[in-house]
Amino acid sequence: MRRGLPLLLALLLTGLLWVPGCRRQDPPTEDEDLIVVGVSQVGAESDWRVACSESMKAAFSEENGYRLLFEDAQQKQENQILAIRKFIQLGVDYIVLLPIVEEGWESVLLEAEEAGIPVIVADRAVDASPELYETRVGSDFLAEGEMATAWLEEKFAGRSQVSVIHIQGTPGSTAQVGRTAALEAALDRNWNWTLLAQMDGDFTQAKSYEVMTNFLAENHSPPIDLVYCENDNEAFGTIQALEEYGYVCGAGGVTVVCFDATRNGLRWCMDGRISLVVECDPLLGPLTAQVIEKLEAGEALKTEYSTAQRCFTPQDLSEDFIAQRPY
Ligand code: GZL
Repeated sequence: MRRGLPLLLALLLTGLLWVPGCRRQDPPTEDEDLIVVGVSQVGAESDWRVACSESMKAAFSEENGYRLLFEDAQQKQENQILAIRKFIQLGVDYIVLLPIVEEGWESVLLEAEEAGIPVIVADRAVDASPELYETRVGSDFLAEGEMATAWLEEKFAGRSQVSVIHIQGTPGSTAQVGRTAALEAALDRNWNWTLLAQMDGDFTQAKSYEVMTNFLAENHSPPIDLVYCENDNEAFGTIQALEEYGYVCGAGGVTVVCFDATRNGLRWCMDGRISLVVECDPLLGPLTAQVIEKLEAGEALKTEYSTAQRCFTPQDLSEDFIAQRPY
């Protein structure tokens, strides 16, 4: 009998359970061998995040032997903490946390530990004692940033002046911390690179459009050589704002680089408006499920399971290639 399933079954069948932000579960099958997994997801702020959620839902399906409780936190850490506490109350077998930011998890992770529920961190990292979670499944964000800056340093070699605008992701998220660290190191290495502005685009198209539009209006459309966006959706919003102010993005104009490599991002790159996209794999469901299978089998885990990444430029892309991409 899986821990927690009887209570979950009782609450669901009597209609007493309602987990806000979580689609009402159909009454579970009688199969008490289902592994009950509570997933706390950041939100739906980007194409990457939507693909990540779909990957988690596909991996933790009933056909695969799981009962999934999925909660979307709408970009609020307090909603993630609430979700984790509900999962503890329900006695789920595992908790998968995709943390919006690195700080603020120690207390609720301790509650999960005290309840004997293993926690797996996916995507971004948490700044908490490693004893409080099993492992992290996700990308190396600093390495992603270094791939981008290596390409940029080669592209701008010999250029007397490079004016840079930096559109950051959600402040304090590991993706923002790593990708920012790489750019800031490159700015330190290259005396001819000048940072005109560093603004929070929060990984969304709308916020990035807003902050770039405000910057251009307030600074009378200055010369810009490079815009470093910390995800695809920020690049979409940034380019929209730049083009509205008459800038050309791509070859011969503003170099825009970004991260994720979703289909939309790759299409904007194929069209030449984005000059470089660094891949960040959102399909974390299968890898996370493999970690749970290892835990079920009593196998030792690595402290981290990193996903691979690669870079794309317009020359690398075709519609056929993009169409067969899984996200
Ligand atoms: C990266 C992930 C980031 C993506 C954004 O692993 O945390 O969050 O780069 C998403 O698109 O919003």
